[in-house]
Amino acid sequence: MTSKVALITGVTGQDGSYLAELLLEKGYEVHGIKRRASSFNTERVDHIYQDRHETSPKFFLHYGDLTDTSNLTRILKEVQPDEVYNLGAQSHVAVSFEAPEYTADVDAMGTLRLLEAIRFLGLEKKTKFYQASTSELYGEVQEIPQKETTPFHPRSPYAVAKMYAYWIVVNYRESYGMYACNGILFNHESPRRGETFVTRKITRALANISQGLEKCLYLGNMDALRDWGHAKDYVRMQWMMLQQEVADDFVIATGKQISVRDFVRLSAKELGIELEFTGTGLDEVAKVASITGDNAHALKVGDVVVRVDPRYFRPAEVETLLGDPSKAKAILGWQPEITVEQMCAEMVLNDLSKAKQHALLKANGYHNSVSVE
Ligand code: NDP
Ligand code: GDR
Repeated sequence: MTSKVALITGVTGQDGSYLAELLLEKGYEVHGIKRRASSFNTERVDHIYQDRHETSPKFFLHYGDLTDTSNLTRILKEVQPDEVYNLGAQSHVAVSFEAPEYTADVDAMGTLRLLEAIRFLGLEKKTKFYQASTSELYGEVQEIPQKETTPFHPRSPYAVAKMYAYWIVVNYRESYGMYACNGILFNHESPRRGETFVTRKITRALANISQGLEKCLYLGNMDALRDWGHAKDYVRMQWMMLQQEVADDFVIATGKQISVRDFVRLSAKELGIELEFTGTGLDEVAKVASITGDNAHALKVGDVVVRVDPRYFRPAEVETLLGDPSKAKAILGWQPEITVEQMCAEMVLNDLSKAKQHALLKANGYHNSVSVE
């Protein structure tokens, strides 16, 4: 039997890398689109790279960009995918306020370009389409918890662009009978999470601080509440959504939420550090209240390790997100397997081992050759 063929945009990102692994395990031929960059950007998929000169490689990378229609059309024509996973995006909410037009071009128009290319090539009855939609669509929330029927109120250029993408997917499904669906995914993280998203920023900085590589972690709104799951659980769900008889849209979430502040607490606890938060607003700080074990040898009780920096506040904030994944559970039988505590522990452990290695190199005079990222 010939294997199914999948095309993943954003394959070099967090989700793209986990999804590529999953599909390869399932026997797919996997094609991914990577952007041209002046330095290597394939770190997350390097471990699954296959030499094209091998007799039957299953993993292929193509240079491309969601802003380039002819490039996308050419790749789709060559690959003839059974399934397209559109994960590529300018995915940082805060950055979207800095680069709103680019964000719209990639996240909104990029989705339209792919759908149009599928139609133009006559693939609309063959190719199933998954769109990486987001809980950011709910923004200023109208209902708690949020489900598929909750009205949208996007609060950033990113969310507004993703809202266009959401509706164009629904529209192409209704207009042309395409198998196209939206996964409305709530925040999901992992050791592969980009370093500037808040969870990874926290686990990485606290690990560095514990080893004496950094002094203090600066954060914005610590009151924000998020429903955090693990990327591995969520990419499994992306695949499941394309294996149904009928295309539909699903909320993917854990149904539990914690604050950014509590994620800081949780991460510190994994390092054996108990934190005490004092002060309010811009004057809030977190001090070391106690230390157990030897994973935080660079710290002493009373050290201030977290401060607030107004630079990290957003022009409009999404204060609270909590998803109701009942529909996904009932129809697809999906269940998240990894808790936020387990995920946080995995992330801290990963960043701690990097920090220890970095500290060792630094202690032995190799620090100039190590990038602190
Ligand atoms: P990442 O930021 O880790 O990955 C984004 C990917 O998109 C990277 O491979 C990036 O390439 C690529 N990309 C960026 N711009 C372009 C472009 N112009 N053309 C082609 N590719 C581009 O995101 P995640 O893996 O976390 O998220 C995957 C998708 O899911 C995104 O669309 C995101 O918006 C959405 N989402 C994510 C959630 C989350 O919590 N993680 C929740 C809900 C939705 P490069 O590596 O070169 O930068
Ligand atoms: P989010 O994720 O905006 O929800 O988008 P992020 O981790 O960036 O922020 C979560 C919350 O933490 C607050 N915050 C900070 N955020 C960052 N990045 N840096 C800080 O220093 C900081 N301090 C506090 C934020 O204000 C926010 O409330 C993610 C992305 O993956 C999107 O692509 C995806 O669509 C949504 O999740 C669901």
